[in-house]
Amino acid sequence: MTRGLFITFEGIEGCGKTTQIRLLADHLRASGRAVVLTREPGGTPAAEAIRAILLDPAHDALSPTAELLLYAAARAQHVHQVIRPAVAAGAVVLCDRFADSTEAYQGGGRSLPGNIITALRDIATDGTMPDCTILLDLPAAEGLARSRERGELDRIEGEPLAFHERVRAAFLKIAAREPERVAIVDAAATVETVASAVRARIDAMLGARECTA
Ligand code: Z5A
Repeated sequence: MTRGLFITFEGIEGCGKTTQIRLLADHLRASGRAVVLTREPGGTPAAEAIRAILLDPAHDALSPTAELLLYAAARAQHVHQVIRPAVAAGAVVLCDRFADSTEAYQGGGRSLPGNIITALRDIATDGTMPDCTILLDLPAAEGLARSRERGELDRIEGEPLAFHERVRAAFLKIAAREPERVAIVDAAATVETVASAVRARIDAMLGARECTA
């Protein structure tokens, strides 16, 4: 069986990941592909339980290290139970956030040491990394404004603007370091313009794979 594909969506909060990942899933399903749509933290019952702890504003005493370990635990379960089996079965796995979010939020936002973040990433993913990542880039103030419009902020959304600016800068640094994997898409454009840029990137990638298969 041909191996599937692992595609992640990343960016600051409110950048439009949820909107775009659904549109891409519809597009890929319409062309007959098996698609698994999932998210982090979450994607399995145990990882969704960890998500509830991580996002609950009542847990404002959670230390940066405890937060990092919880994201890693949720990821390890998600990779083991959902991502790796689905890719092995030939599906296109679309995941809303993955390890780049840890580097951006816990590394860039919380200033935890890069060597610890990399070591935990390697343990949690056990080598399963995305084939392609769409980075929806948006000024932090704009993303926060979109989230505020929607209502209550969760524990991480409630961080100050400077935190979210550091997160955005960290995402852009990852994209500059790994331009082959990470495609930056301007998320300030209309939903349809962003969707068409995302489709173009993914269709080109799938087409290239089919030519070489
Ligand atoms: N986190 C972490 O710290 N470390 C990690 O390792 C991982 C995660 C994996 C997950 O929260 C939190 O966990 C996240 C990072 C942290 N916290 N923050 N901040 P989440 O999954 O609940 O939240 P999120 O990932 O930030 O997503 P979101 O806030 O729901 O936003 P989104 O999915 O990117 O955007 P959206 O829901 O598609 O759109 C937001 C709004 O903007 C909505 O009203 C849309 O209608 C609107 N929208 C979307 N596109 C457009 C365009 N193009 N123009 C105008 N308006 C638009």
